[in-house]
Amino acid sequence: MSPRLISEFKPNLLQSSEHDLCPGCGHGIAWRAVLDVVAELGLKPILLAGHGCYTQLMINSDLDSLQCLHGRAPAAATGIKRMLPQTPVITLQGDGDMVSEGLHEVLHAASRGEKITSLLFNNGVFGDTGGHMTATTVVGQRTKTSLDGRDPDEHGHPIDIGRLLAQIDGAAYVARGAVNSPAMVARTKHMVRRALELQVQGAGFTFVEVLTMCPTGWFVSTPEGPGYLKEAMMENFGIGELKAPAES
Ligand SMILES: Cc1ncc(C[n+]2csc(CCOP(=O)(O)OP(=O)(O)O)c2C)c(N)n1
Ligand code: SF4
Ligand SMILES: [Mg+2]
Repeated sequence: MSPRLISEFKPNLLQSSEHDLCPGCGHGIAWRAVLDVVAELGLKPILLAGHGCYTQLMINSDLDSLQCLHGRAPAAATGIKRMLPQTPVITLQGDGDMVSEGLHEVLHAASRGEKITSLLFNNGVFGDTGGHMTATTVVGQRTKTSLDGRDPDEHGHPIDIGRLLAQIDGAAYVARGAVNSPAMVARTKHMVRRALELQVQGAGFTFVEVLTMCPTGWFVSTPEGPGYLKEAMMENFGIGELKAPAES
């Protein structure tokens, strides 16, 4: 029997199912999880995004949004949130955008306790521009600029942005999820929900990192992507809430 489409499975806030992401890319799964939570909470957030493969998802979403220079989304979000304190504000950045090119912006926004929710889609490469190493590329990971694997002696050590942010007083919530399995997606949705709820309550800076697959940048086949994420990234960074107020 030939396969047939039984439903589009498209979140209402996504305007089209069409996209140019590679087969097996994790960004679409991660963004769908975010949009589902936004819709479930009935929020109308403003979205500030950086530059990366995920940008096309932002353009395709039924949200007021603005694309920012690399790394600057938390700074732009600061201005918008201070002008519109009742409006939920979300930033969306990649690891190259946030951790390599604009690290200070997210650290300062967290230190100031800006009442925004910053999302990081971390695939360990500058996916959009060809798959070079970023500040989060794990030791041993092959990228276009570390063909023999990241070597700490030559390339330095990866930055664990979640652990860094969790130490900052203005950060109210810091968590790391992933999209390599349905169970991980469900856990990640819970994290995004908590971050947004805490933002609405005015708790302070909230942050969710989502580990996402980039089979193209990792030199692995599409089906190998989720396994590679688990072995290479999850083993190094770990998954869970790194900082959270007690659940009421
Ligand atoms: C100041 C500046 N430097 C470089 C670029 C080119 N650039 C566009 S997207 C991108 C890669 C971003 O990587 P990441 O944030 O990890 O997102 P991904 O594509 O992996 O999702 C780069 C380097 C740019 N647009 N602006
Ligand atoms: S290069 Fe990587 S991040 Fe970009 S669309 Fe392809 S799989 Fe996704
Ligand atoms: Mg990336």
